[in-house]
Amino acid sequence: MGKIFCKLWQSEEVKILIFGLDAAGKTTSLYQLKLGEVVTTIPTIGFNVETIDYKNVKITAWDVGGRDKIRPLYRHYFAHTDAFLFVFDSNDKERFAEALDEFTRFVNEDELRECVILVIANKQDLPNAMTVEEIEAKINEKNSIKTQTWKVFPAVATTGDGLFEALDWLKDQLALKKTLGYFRKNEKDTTTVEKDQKVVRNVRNKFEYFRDSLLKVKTLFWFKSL
Ligand SMILES: Nc1nc2c(ncn2[C@@H]2O[C@H](COP(=O)(O)OP(=O)(O)O)[C@@H](O)[C@H]2O)c(=O)[nH]1
Ligand SMILES: [Mg+2]
Repeated sequence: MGKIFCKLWQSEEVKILIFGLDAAGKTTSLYQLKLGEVVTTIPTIGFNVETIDYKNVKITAWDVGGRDKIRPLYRHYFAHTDAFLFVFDSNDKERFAEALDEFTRFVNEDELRECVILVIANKQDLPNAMTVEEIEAKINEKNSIKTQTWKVFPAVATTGDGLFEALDWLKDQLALKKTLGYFRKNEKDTTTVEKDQKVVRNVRNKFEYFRDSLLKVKTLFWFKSL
């Protein structure tokens, strides 16, 4: 699966966050990606953070829910995030509402408003798992996603099923986002070029005015000398 990230974004940094309630399948997914060593750290603020640095892709995952007190503390991880994954345990109907609340809060975080959102409907192998359509409908009911591109993918993290397709979609969306950003940047350059042209035009006009004035004076002298 590492191949997905191999060819892409070779020069630019990509930052991806992974959220989900505990036991949703985040750690299992991270190991399935086989991108490299998963480093677990417990920052002084006291929650479990797992990170993978794979080439220029930086992935950080942690458990959410029931920890309102630390939320402001992990906000500092949000800056410059390109995408976030939210892993749902599709089989855990009891805690689904809590997971959905958490998801909605991340969707509405200012720093995450430009992110691509990949929703993983995990544990599809379990008999009572909610389907992708059901999860999509519940997200739509809340009507919380206004600015971001998002999609729900079915997955079984223990076998890796579905993760590849999900990340392939994410890769395409991120490439699209970067391309659009590039064009936006170019638009800005065009404006700058236009500004430059205006300056050049002004200078040329002044020069021509000066040259014409000189010509007039010269002509005047010439007439005088007659
Ligand atoms: N049946 C099933 N179990 C899973 C799946 N993904 C994860 N698990 C199990 O769920 C438990 C919690 O997974 P983990 O990755 O530690 O969750 P995390 O707290 O989100 O990091 C573990 O026992 C996993 O083996 C899945 O797709 N299907
Ligand atoms: Mg974990």
